[in-house]
Amino acid sequence: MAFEFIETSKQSTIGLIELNRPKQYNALNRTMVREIVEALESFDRDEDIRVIVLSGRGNAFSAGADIDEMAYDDTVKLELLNQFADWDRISLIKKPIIGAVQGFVFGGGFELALSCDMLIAAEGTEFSFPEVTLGVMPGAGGTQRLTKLVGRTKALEWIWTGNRIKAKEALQYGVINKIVQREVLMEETLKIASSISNQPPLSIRLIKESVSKAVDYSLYEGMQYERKNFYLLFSSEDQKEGMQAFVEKRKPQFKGR
Ligand code: CO8
Repeated sequence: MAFEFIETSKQSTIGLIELNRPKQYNALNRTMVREIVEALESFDRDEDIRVIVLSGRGNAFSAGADIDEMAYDDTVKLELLNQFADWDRISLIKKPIIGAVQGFVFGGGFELALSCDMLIAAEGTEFSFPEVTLGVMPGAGGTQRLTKLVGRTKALEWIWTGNRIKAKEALQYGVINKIVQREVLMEETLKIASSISNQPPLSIRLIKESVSKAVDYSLYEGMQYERKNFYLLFSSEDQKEGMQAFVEKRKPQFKGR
């Protein structure tokens, strides 16, 4: 698939998506968002791919929505465009998405990062919601996802002030999983991606689904959901293989079936 604003490639069982507008700090225009979503969906359907890694070329993961594109929008145009329908499709991706971020992770770029399942950040990465300084507010899930992650008090502070949050603070609040040196960002992210891709894919998939439900469901509903997924895995070949291999004291060969 040929894209204008992103590049995709495969490395063994890992699908790579790289934002590719480095001169504009990977500012997200609408075509670019559509391309990211299409690439995610394509890897999600691809039987050879087990994990997806999302990164940004150059000195920023992304400085947010393309301000030039939206500066003269009006309410009716936005309603008719319905651009957030594309963002909603990201939550439907079943495979793990790991973000490798560096430099500026701002506005819509921060929201895109928060749509990933895990985040590895280079030293020096800064996170911010500067929308307030433009007279608007986050619109692609920022107020919701950040609040569920860090709680109301910190979310309000970060979104109200538009302050830049350093990687260390983001780590402290559980926004990111790990900080690594810039030079080894991709290498370290691929190591993590590869270790997840060696696990049984159906377990990985249903774990993602169940953990995501914990955000929206009550504890009781979430427990019921988890239980059904636990039962479901007992009809997979990988469950038979995993337990048989344990009994036979050998390494399991998982097929994703
Ligand atoms: N949109 C468009 N162009 C941008 C953006 C952006 N968000 N960010 C940077 N650029 C462009 C600049 O215009 C400049 O282009 P040019 O060279 O043609 O003039 C180039 O990138 C380099 O930028 P700077 O010269 O400003 O570089 P600095 O190193 O001085 O500053 C900053 C870097 C701090 C990142 C600065 O560019 C900046 O503040 N950018 C804007 C950040 C921002 O406000 N982001 C939030 C945007 S609003 C938003 O994300 C709403 C999300 C809601 C929905 C999501 C829909 C996709």
